[in-house]
Amino acid sequence: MSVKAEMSQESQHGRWSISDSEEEDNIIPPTPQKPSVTPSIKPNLESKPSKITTILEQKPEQSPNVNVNHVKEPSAPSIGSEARQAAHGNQINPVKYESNPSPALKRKRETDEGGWNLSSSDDEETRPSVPKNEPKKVNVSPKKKKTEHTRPPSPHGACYYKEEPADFFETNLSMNDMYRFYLNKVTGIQKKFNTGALHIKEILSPMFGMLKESVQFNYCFDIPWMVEQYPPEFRDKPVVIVHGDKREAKARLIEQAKPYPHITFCQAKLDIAFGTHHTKMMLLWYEEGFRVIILTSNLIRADWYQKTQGLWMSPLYPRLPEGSPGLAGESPTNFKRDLLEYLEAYRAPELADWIDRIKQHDLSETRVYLIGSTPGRYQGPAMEKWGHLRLRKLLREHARPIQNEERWPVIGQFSSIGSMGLDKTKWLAAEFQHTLTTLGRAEKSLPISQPQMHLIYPSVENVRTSLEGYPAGGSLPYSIQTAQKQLWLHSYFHGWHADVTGRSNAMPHIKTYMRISPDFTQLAWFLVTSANLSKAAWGALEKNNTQIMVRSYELGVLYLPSAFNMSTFPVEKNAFSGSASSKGFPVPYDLPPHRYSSKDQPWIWNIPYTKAPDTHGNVWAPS
Ligand code: K8Y
Repeated sequence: MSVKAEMSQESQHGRWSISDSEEEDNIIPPTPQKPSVTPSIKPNLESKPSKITTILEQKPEQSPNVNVNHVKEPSAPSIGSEARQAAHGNQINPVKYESNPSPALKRKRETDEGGWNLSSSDDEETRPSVPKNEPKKVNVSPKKKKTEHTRPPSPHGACYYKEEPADFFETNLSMNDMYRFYLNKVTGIQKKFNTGALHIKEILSPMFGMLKESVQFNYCFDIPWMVEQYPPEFRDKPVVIVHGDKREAKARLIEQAKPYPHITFCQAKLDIAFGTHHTKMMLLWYEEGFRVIILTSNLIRADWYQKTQGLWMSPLYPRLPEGSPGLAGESPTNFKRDLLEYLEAYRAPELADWIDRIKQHDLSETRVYLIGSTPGRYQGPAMEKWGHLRLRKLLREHARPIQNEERWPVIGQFSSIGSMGLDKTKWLAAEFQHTLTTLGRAEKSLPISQPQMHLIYPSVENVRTSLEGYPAGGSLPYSIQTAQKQLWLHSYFHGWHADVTGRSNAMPHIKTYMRISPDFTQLAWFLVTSANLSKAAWGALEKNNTQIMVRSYELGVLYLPSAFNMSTFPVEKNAFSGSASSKGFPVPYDLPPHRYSSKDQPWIWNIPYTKAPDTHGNVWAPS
């Protein structure tokens, strides 16, 4: 019997807890060797993101949603019968809510391994979210709170993942595809809101090409799950995994892939402290040609379940005639050159064949600009190759000036936040806001007031009432150590509201940036990227602004109206409810943004929230 099934039975006996700090230590890890259908990751109970205490009174059967709660057999490893034997009373042993790797878990593991303590004398400010001096164990007493009857029932019953409906994988891209910008499908929302959205299984399906080989660039991988996302007929085609893992994390990744001889690895060099390989990209080589997907989702199930994620899918790039020069097949946006430069920055022999292959294809139909970050310290003309100075250069050269531009706000929307110093003058306003507010120069260029900057990041209430509940906060890793140093930042914050997409309750892991008209109907540009609001991602100037230092790999695509023969993009009001096609841009959240109320706080992942239960009846008590 599976753990999840057992949890469901346990829950029929009333309140229970899946978390108890004492019992946790008694858990016997599963045997590492698993059949290939289950991840062979050992749940690392030391480093799980949180304890989850269920205070759900209502039986799953009483849930009005019970009929849609067909619970899947878990594809995650079970914690084994030892754990069950140790269970007693109405408590069972702690179970990580998800045994698959999560980015949060990964980050924590990196800390445990000392990965973040290695160096960086240079910059205390960019220290990542979980510091080395974090208390070992907060003694959370898993008090089983009394529940009121007003508490919302769990939409999923006691088991975490519910089955996707039968028609979940039906693809319908009839609508607005001129931008090639898509959201992921979300389980548990009205069907109409998944129209035109894509699940990873669809992206990898024969519908988009007969796959020969692929490369998966990402941060977090569940390899058995990833293999299952490929259709059976392509499942043993060669896959290269490009990752940034070192030491123990790298060993675990390689161990996961042991049952799959078609998978090989490319470790991205990360020579600057605190850098991460965030880039999320698929290179798909088909019988018919070649395709690029640039996205925001990790290759783990949770990232494709109930989060809002975005992606750009390239056109199908045909092969160039034999003997064409490598520079042929360029797009008006120089996408081919920029993609090759990005790949060359890895200086990885494992990518050499792919670089040659791309050279042999015609990428001329591409309408987006590539914006990447690769780790390094750059001077002179190289300063504009990566990060926010790359964005600044593209906006300067290709975004037309607009009238009253000082009244056109910029919006940044992200799922994590780095340290940006004591006040806005340290980086946010001095560098980043300057970049976001750059446009091509008008005739006259008088000093003007800075346009407004709205930042969108989920509030505690957004997370609490989300489809996933508090566990969604495991992918929003803003730490208390960082947050408490920059309370000034929070005055820019706006909540996550996405009624237009049906995804108000699907927390964002997408990251977007844009410039918009004062009435929120026209876009000067739009960017979807892996880059969060951090100096590590976007780069920070050094040495009297003669050098930019970038820590991480990031990748995104920029939409500029000039590449679509437009002066601005109209904002599409009904892009996400399966309605007609138009030339409007499908902005994936509600406009205008709603500022935090005086009671709202930004989600901080490593402090407890125990005063109010989430959508599953749980509280959040991080260890
Ligand atoms: C790591 C990912 C994400 C965020 C900082 C804060 C730390 C941080 C992180 C992996 C992912 C994400 N870490 O300084 O940047 O944000 O790839 O999912 O939310 O995308």
